[in-house]
Amino acid sequence: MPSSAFERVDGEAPAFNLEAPERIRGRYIIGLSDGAGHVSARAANLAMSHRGTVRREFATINAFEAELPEEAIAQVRRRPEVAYVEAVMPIQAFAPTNVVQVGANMPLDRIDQRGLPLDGAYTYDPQWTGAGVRAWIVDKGVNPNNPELAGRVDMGLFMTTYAGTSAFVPCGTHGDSVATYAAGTSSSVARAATINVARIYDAGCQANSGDVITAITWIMGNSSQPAVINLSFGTIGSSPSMDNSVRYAANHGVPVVVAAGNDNTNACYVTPAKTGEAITVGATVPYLDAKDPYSNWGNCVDIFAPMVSWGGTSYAAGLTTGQVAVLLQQDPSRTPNVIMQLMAANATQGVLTGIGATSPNRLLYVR
Ligand SMILES: [Ca+2]
Repeated sequence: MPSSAFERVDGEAPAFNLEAPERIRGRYIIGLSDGAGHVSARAANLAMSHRGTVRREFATINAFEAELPEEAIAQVRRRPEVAYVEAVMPIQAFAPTNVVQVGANMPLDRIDQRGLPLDGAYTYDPQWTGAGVRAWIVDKGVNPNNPELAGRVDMGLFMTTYAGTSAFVPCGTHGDSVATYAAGTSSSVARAATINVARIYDAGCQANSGDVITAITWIMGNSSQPAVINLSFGTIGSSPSMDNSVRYAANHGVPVVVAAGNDNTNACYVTPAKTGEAITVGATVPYLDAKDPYSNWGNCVDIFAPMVSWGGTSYAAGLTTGQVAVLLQQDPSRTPNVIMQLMAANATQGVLTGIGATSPNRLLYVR
């Protein structure tokens, strides 16, 4: 929503997550009203007035991140140029629980056929492999020597949000796994796509909402298109700035695929899964067509895709990112909205169980 859509109550701009126990203390993202003027000048002025410092500016979404004393926030919310205030929140990668691992090829096996049982094969047209499309993996970094990815990681166009960390020395395997299901040589739909890495996790493997916005706005300023962005993480609560950054990408031609999350709750409670312009992906068990018991659900989910392990929405999102890459390869002029409509129309309808009454009964289908 545009900043002007935020309603003030008793002269105060709305605030988000100010009391959240997980919040990062003393750090806030301030959204500015439409027409407030240049972000740099406004940010500097506001920070100086309240004994704070500006950390990062997000000009494309008319917002900035600042360190401010907690006691200043009530006054900040009364400033006329402020549209909203949100506490910076930590981001959790949606790690699978690894209770069970289904066959590594089962997710692909499922999405090339309409019904069960699985036929043990994945059949595809070799001309549609995502070639020429950039798949941006916003995550914990990616190892370019991973055999599934080797030779297709673009070592020349990457970003990290923390000086001193490497995009290519990942913290843990989450980034590699997401990249593998998005664009891996034998595990994805987009096995010829270019893999681009945005590492938002610091050396201690922590990340926050400001890092997500920084990554998305950097990608939008630096990447050629066609491109797709994969976000396999989230945070509880609302983040208008994260919503706005996803919206900015989608409105400028880059689809953003988001994991629904692994808490068996309504995805509308989770950001960025709740963002309307995101393509939000829930997970199903490939050989049952039942919901992955950990997967989030509800009308903020756009489509389901098969998982590789319980709590597999991260990798289900990756699989879907691969299909978005193929749809962009076929016609780079397709908008994110058109791509979502194409995937919904081509999905296998009505076969899923256990997804709840409000979820769309759509399973990713790629042929
Ligand atoms: Ca099959």
